[in-house]
Amino acid sequence: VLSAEDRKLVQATWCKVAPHLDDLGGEALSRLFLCYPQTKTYFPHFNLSADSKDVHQHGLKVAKALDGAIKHLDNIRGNLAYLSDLHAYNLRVDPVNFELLAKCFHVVLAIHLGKDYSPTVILAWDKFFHCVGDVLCEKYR
Ligand code: ZNH
Repeated sequence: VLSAEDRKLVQATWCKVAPHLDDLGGEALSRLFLCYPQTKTYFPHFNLSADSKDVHQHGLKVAKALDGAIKHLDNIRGNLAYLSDLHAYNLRVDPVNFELLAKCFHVVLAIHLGKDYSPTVILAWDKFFHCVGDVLCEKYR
């Protein structure tokens, strides 16, 4: 669970990287496909090569979903409910993949935040991604 301090840190650092919102998701996804090629099997209909429009556009959707959740940290569950149905019933994404994507987002945050990517900030983001993963997995049976 995110403490009040964690929430502040996530929101403040997200504000710092927000000017790059268009690119953050795509950067994380490119890393995901490069470092964990098995994740590509969920996107057979996409062009997954570097600089692909598909990756960029899908990255933007993911980043916008995170943006919505970050604006409602007191109600992450309610904010992402529509995605938990989609991922559990339609996409059937294996939950381990949420952790892999979170790792990739951490690297992207580290690159953009530099010195501001401090241990307390890392911990706050770690908690945030766990919450998001929990919500997206909660409909699985
Ligand atoms: Zn996911 C889709 C978000 C993770 C896979 N996604 C999606 C979308 C969104 C998201 C927003 C769109 C929807 C609509 O259209 O409506 N995701 C998300 C988030 C996360 C995720 C936030 C975390 C953080 N996913 C994930 C993973 C995977 C996935 C990990 C695997 C690997 N997704 C997916 C798919 C899809 C999606 C496959 C569909 C795509 C298309 O378009 O086709």
